[in-house]
Parts: sequence; structure tokens; C-alpha cells
Amino acid sequence: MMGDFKLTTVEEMEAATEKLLETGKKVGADGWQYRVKNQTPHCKFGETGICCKICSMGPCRITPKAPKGICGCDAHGIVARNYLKFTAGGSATHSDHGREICNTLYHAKPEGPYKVKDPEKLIRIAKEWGVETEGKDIYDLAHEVAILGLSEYGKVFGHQNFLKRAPQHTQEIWEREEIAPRAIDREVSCSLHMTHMGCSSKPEALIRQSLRSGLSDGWGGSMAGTEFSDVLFGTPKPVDTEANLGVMNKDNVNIVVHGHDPSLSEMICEYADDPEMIAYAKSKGAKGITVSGVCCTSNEVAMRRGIPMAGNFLQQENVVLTGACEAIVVDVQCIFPALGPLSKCFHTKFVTTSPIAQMPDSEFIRFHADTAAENAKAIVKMAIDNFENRNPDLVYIPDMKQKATVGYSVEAIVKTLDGVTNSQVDETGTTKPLIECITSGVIRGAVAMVGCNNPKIRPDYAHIELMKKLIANDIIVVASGCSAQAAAKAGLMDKEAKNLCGAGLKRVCELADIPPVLHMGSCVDISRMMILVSELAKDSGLNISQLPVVGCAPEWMSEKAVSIGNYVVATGIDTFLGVDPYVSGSDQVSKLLTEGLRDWVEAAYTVEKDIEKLVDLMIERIEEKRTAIGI
Ligand code: BF8
Repeated sequence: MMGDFKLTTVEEMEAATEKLLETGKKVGADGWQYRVKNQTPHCKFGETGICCKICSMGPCRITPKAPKGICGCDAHGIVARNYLKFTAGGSATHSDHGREICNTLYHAKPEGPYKVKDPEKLIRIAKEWGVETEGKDIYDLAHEVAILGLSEYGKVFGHQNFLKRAPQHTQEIWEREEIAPRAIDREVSCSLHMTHMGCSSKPEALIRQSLRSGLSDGWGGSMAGTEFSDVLFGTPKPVDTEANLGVMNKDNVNIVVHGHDPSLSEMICEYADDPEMIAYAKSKGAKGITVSGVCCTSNEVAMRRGIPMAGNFLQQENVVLTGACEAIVVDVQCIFPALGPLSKCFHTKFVTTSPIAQMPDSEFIRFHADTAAENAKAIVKMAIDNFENRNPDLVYIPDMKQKATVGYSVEAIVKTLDGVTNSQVDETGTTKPLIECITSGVIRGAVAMVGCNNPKIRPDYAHIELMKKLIANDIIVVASGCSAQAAAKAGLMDKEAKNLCGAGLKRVCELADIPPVLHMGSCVDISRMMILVSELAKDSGLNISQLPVVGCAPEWMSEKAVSIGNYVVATGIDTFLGVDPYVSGSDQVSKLLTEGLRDWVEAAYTVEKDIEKLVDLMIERIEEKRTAIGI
């Protein structure tokens, strides 16, 4: 039944933002929309990647009259060096997040606050890593595996443990091309060594290391982040939730979690749900407590607890502009420093919690695994106490939200799809039903839609329009990060969105009872997508690069996104970008990334700013791959 299902349009979201900015004007608030105007047009040297300031002889900028820097480095060396530095920043960031999760696992105790919620997964990983599991206490095992996980960051010899999960062919490529990542920290250090003054200036060498550094993220740090988060907080399974600003509740104390590390957000959710805290909120005149999220930590708690998603990256200021946010609690990454001064225009408490992300105009409550329970309680209490400081005249929550079913981990996808075709699903299951759908043409292929918002692209528009066209063409979409939230806000994760699909995909959605856009989690969870394609390749007997599958980040903005792009391409998946990674200043580097990589890793980038063309190119690529394998 179609019922009254209707997508929320980008125009409607923009109108809501306009209204919020009106509130902002009343209190003298700033907004990214204004700051973009002050910052444009952007510096052309920076935009094309030909500004070098890695030593103090410069900064050097390349022009037709000055084709070399003072050291003699040309545009190609400078662009490639900048690209590698950008990648290393992203790899370091994701991987350090993964390290924190290993650290949290090390602190897990039977009495909590951190417990082992998925012991089977822990045992599976332990066995995979050659750890004896028989007769061992699960917490002893957790600590042993956590130490091994932490050791991956500085391992003395060999490569990342998780690489063995890839198909043999992919592992051989990594070996042959000398891009199999060693210790995670080593790849970041090696990248910064290579980009130091007087080291590498040869584009091929720098781009090769970009792939290796990216792989140390996707198949190292990010994968650790995902896997051990599942062990600690549970492996996601389908759960219903809601998305967009309308999930905030004007009668309740609103706590917004923002950032990436679920160690914080999980604890906030836990204590906001505590009857004692709810009673305390009621004693302060609120009807209850609503926790909602922004950015990837929101994806984490949505996937595991059904906590609603207030918005994605460029909506983070909007939650404060509602005037109904008692506290925005952040951990690390993608947090606008603007939230400090903005919160001062309202009653909102801007709470920073990590030594990694400290900002002016915030209240710093240092969050630590040992004291997590007290820290979380103190934050929830602070938000409740702040409820009475709200100015009712400034409260406006756009009446805008959509239903979403989220929580599609690889385990959940396999179970859901296997259940449709195979009534005797065993515990492990396979991706064969999905392969059958693809080979028969019922589904033409799959696109992994990932990444951020970027003011260079009309926010959310590219994500939503691309997804609409893909599903109409029977291409299933798996999404993560802010792309997933764009889909959820629009309604594309509502199962009723099946009516926007082509006949084949619609049938699959009906039979499997899934939405056409599957939420696979946060950005570190793109590692889940790597496992999924690996399983598809193994189960089909094809190479990853032969599968009718592509990746796409139409609105990406962060260093992490470039690191991701590198490991997705290096895994054999063609990747389509809507924003140029500051490489247009070198035809050599651009050509290497868009063509040359194919000789190394059987996949390459496509950069296309026109999103109509971008989606057509992806569909074309998927059809080409189908033809090549004769399906
Ligand atoms: O890690 S998609 S804006 S929130 S970087 Fe940031 Fe980009 Fe969002 Fe998550 Ni990923």
C-alpha cells in the first residue's frame, strides 16, 4: 500500500533552514551559509592543489611564469604530495577512532559500563586471528583481542590481519603493487615522511602510498572500529527509526549527540533512558528526554538502538537554531567550531568531551572509559538542568521527519536476503541470493553511496537525486555516513520507497521486506561494504572489479573521504566523485587517478561535477561490467 508516503524534497528542507536562519538573525547568530559567501571565490592555487607550504622557503605557488617551486618541485609533485598528505590525515583520523574502540574493548567488564554484547562475533574474530578461545572467559578473551587490535597499529612485521578477509586475487594485487598496508601508524608516518621537503616528488610513488595509507584505514583502523564496536555494542540488525529535525521534541529535554565514537553516544543514550533521569527531567517541567544525533555517531546509535537522526553534516547548526536543544554533546570529527559561539546565542550547552577535539566556547567534560558512567550521567543532568533556561520565543522545530528502517550490517543483509530464497538458512548464510538477483538482472547492480555534504554542492540534493535515479533503474543502494542520513531524511529508507524503484528492485524489496536504500552505518562502516563485496566476489567466483558495483561520494568534503576513496578504489571498485580532490592543477596526477590506477588495482576514479552526468556514468559503468561478464 502506497498510503500517503511522500518523499521530503530538498526544497522543503531548504525552506525549513531559511526559517531557522530567521531565528538566528534575531539572536545575532552566524551560519555556514554566510561564511561560504565570505570565503568565495576560493583561492585558485589551493583549489587546484598547486600551493606548497611544506617548508619555510615558500609558500610556493605554480604559475605559467613560475612553473617550479624554489626546491625545483613541479606542479605534479606538489599536487601529488598534497594529495598524499590529505589522505594521511583521513587515515590517521579514522584509524585513531578505531584505536579508541580497541581501548574501550580493553576496558570492558562484566559489570559495565562497557560490556561484550556480541560474544559470538568476538569469538569469530579471535579464531580468525589465531587466538585460542576454548574455555576462556569472554572478558579475558576481549582483553586479549583488544591488545592484538591495538598491536595492529604498531606491528613490527607483516601486514594488517584483516587483509586475509579479501579474495585471494585482491590480496595478490596488493602484494604485487606493494600497497598491502603494514602497521597502521607506520603508513601514516611513512606518508608524512614521503611528503617532507626533499623526499618524494614523483607522482606514481606518492599516489601508490596514498593507496596503501587508505588501505591501512579501510582494512585496518576503520575495520577495527566497526568490528569491535559490534562486539561492544551489538552487531546492527534492522530497526525502525526516524530522521530529520522533526525528531526533536519541544516538550522534552533535547540532547543531541554529534561526532563519531559510539563509546560516548552509547553511554549518553543509556543514561538518558534511565528512569531516574527521566523522573528528574519531569521534575524540571519536561515531559521526557529525547536523544537524537548528528553525523556518524548518530548513524552508530540509530543502527543499534533506533535513536532518531536529527540531521547530517550541514544540518549541525540547525539543531541549535531550533532553540530547543539543551545540549549538543560531541566527541571527535566533523564538528563545526561554529557551534561554540552559536550555542552562546541560545541556552544550549556545547559539551566537548575528547582531548582530540577541544574548542572555544564549550564546556569540556573529559570522557574516559573508566569514568564513562559518571561522565555520561553528569552530561545528561546538565542538559536537564538547562531545560528551564530555554527561551520559548525562540523555539521552532520544523515539522519534518521520515520513517526509516536502518541497521543493515553485512550479517543482517545476508540473513535477510538468504531468508527470502532459502528456508533452511544456516547460521552463516551466503550472498548467493543477492548474486542470483544480480545475474538474473532483477537487480542490475549496486552503488555504495557515501560521504559528506559540501556547500559546493546543493546540500543533500546530489545524494537524493542520484539515489532516486539509481533505484528507478533497479540498482540497489547501500549507504553510510551523511549520505545515509540524506536518504533517511528524504524518506528513501522508508520501506514504502519501494514504489520509486524499477519493477525488479521493487519485487526484491517486497519479498525481502527491505527499503531500496540500505543503511550500512557510519563512515568507518564502509569497511562493512568491503566485506560485502569480498563475500560477493568469493561466492560468485568473480573478482571484485568484475562485479557490477561502484562507489560514489557526490558531496564529499573531508580528508577521511579521500582516504576512503583510496581504499575503495584499491579494493577494485570504481569510485565516482562530485567534488575534485584538489588535483586539477596536475594533468599527470589527474590522469593517474582517473586512468592509470586501473593498471595497478583494476579500478579508478571518475570526477564529474554535473550530477546528472555522474549518475549516467555510474549506470553506464554498471552495464559495461554486466556485459563484460556476460550477464
Ligand atoms: O565520517 S560523511 S561529514 S560525519 S566525514 Fe563527516 Fe563526511 Fe559526514 Fe562521518 Ni564521514
